Amino acid sequence: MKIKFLLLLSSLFFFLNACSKEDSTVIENLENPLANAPKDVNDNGFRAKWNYVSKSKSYLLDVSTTENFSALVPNYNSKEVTDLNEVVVSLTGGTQYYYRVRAKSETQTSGYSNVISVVTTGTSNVPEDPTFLKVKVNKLANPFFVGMAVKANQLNAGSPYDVILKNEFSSISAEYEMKMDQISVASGVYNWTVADKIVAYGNTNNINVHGHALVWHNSVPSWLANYAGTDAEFSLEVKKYITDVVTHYKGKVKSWDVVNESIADNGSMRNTVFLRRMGPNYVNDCFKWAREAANAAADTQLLLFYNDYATSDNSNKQNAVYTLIDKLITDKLIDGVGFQMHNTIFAPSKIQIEKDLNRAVTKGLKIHISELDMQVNPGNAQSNLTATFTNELRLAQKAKYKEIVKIYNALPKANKYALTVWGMKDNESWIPFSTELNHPGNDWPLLYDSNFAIKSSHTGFLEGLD
Ligand code: 9MR
Repeated sequence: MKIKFLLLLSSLFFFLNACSKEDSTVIENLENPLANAPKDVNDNGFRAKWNYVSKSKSYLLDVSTTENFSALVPNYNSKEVTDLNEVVVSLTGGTQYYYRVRAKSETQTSGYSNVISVVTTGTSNVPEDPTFLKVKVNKLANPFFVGMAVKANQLNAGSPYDVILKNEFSSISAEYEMKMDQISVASGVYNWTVADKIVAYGNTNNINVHGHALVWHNSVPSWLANYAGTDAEFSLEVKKYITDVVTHYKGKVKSWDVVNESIADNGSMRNTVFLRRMGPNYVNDCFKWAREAANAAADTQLLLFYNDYATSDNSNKQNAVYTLIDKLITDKLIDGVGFQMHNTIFAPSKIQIEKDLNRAVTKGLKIHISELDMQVNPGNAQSNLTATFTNELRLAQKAKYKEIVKIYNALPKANKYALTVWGMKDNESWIPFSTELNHPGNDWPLLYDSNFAIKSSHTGFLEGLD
């Protein structure tokens, strides 16, 4: 026993001794290099740059079209370079690339540097994917409506809008012509002509019609805004309007935004004529009247939505909207939520959007991304330059469209309703003309350019369905 113990002790001694000897011969690890911004970016390439790493003999350069380096460019898969820069050649114009390097000594290779993003100049000449949006969506296991905001004067047979709508979209929302200030001329007096044209277009072409919007503080006709009657009479006017419109479109309009934007950005109830004259329960009242009108008209399938903007990156507002929604759920009045999503290439983030939408999922509500567009020049960020729709912006927008479509497509089947884009052509979007957004003339937020040509954002939309 004693001998065994001594043997064990001595072998432990030799083992520890060997370890310590090996330790003393270990070479210090090579540091990871720091990659720098590229120089000389042109249509076919750029000069990749990085900092010197002590004890290195060369560097291994990777160039890829994907940020995770899953699509390495041939010849740039650990390309050995002895200098601190390398001219990367034979690339495609107008395309997103990424590069990173490792340092190498005779015996060691370092870890990877940071990743540098670079977009070549020029045009890619890679055509956008011409697949029609609704065709791809309808092949999904759990399809949804692909919506477009429309104006009545676009809907003449054979117009480019008409052709695109029929090919690509399965739902429409009126961009403004089904709002109260357009339909309601005076108490009980309606101008249905334009709204009827939009609804008939959807109905005859087998395109879903989403009604937007019964009650919105920004579209109150002046006769109602300046109403001289009592508050009780004011409420009756609103009830009458909701009842008459829901009844007029029974069976023809599949869903309505009953109330739009009743919560202010600070999370309190927005100070509108409806709040002032009808009190804080007015949202529930409007939903109740819409539901009663639908039921009275035997329109039991009508879906009622609450619609609002900028909830994903504003937690006060988001919480307030969900409190409002909870009340509507308790009263069994609501079927779904419209998330407008007037987004930018910077915000809200994927995580913020997912969190916001998932709150509606857990409540069993249908989800409508109801007014999607994607600013590339928010806050007039480019105001000091001649604002242009650069390749960087084009590709960032493509990625952000892809991201939101992917998020939407991943929702459970029961929660999907429609994903609606707020306008067809960049030059006709409300965004560049909005005085509130304050970047006059310079933005490109949609899926088609001013010539009706599909943009990279359209390809991004399609890729989001993969
Ligand atoms: O894009 C719409 C614009 O053409 C109209 O002039 C405006 C007023 O009716 O409404 C715009 O759409 C808004 C939508 O109805 C509600 N969310 C915000 C949209 C942009 O202002």
